[in-house]
Amino acid sequence: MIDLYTWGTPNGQKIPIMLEECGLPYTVHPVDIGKGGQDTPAFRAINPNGKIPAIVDRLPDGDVTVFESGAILIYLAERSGKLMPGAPAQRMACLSWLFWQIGGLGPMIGQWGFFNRQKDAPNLPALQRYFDESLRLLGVLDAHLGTTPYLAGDYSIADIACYTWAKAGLRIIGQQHPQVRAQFANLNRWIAEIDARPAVQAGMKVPA
Ligand SMILES: N[C@@H](CCC(=O)N[C@@H](CS)C(=O)NCC(=O)O)C(=O)O
Repeated sequence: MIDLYTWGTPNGQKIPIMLEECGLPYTVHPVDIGKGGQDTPAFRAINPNGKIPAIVDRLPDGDVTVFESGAILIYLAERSGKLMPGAPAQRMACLSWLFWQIGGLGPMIGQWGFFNRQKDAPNLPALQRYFDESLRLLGVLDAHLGTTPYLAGDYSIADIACYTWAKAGLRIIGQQHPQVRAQFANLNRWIAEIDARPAVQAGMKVPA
């Protein structure tokens, strides 16, 4: 059984989606990051960085603890033998897009969201910088998805990682800049296909 520590955010949603896709049993432990659940000693013992998501896999010969959503997705893909290509070119395409999301798409949209919430003390250069970079990255994704159905050929952990952020990014940025929602036809096609997957629908509801 896998203990999943998560909350309903783009990083947090990736892992229940993957667990549902793999059919691995898991127990959800909600970590309310709005109330400091990530800062408790019990959670810091699992992730010293104090961020969701994290998992503890209770294996017969000992626990395996994993934090950082990219590391967790790779762990679950290797454990299940699912959603990571085996051939070198496709495998490295999958890992390239996965790391691209962890290092770029997520942080840029996340920082745009942070600065967008600072209504009392707006930092306009920062807001513009993260807006421009978020749109540039969504455009990179859109252009790539014009050449391939999924990021690394077949649906993989790279799609799961990028999907939650692209969906959230279009939604939150689109609330202020509605033109952004229709700007990326390939991205919208890909999001709609992933939206339709039963495992994704189940994973997006975690924690209930
Ligand atoms: N690189 C990390 C980022 C994790 C992260 O930023 N999680 C956010 C929620 S989406 C969090 O726990 N925030 C709580 C905080 O910053 O105190 C990953 O991919 O797992």
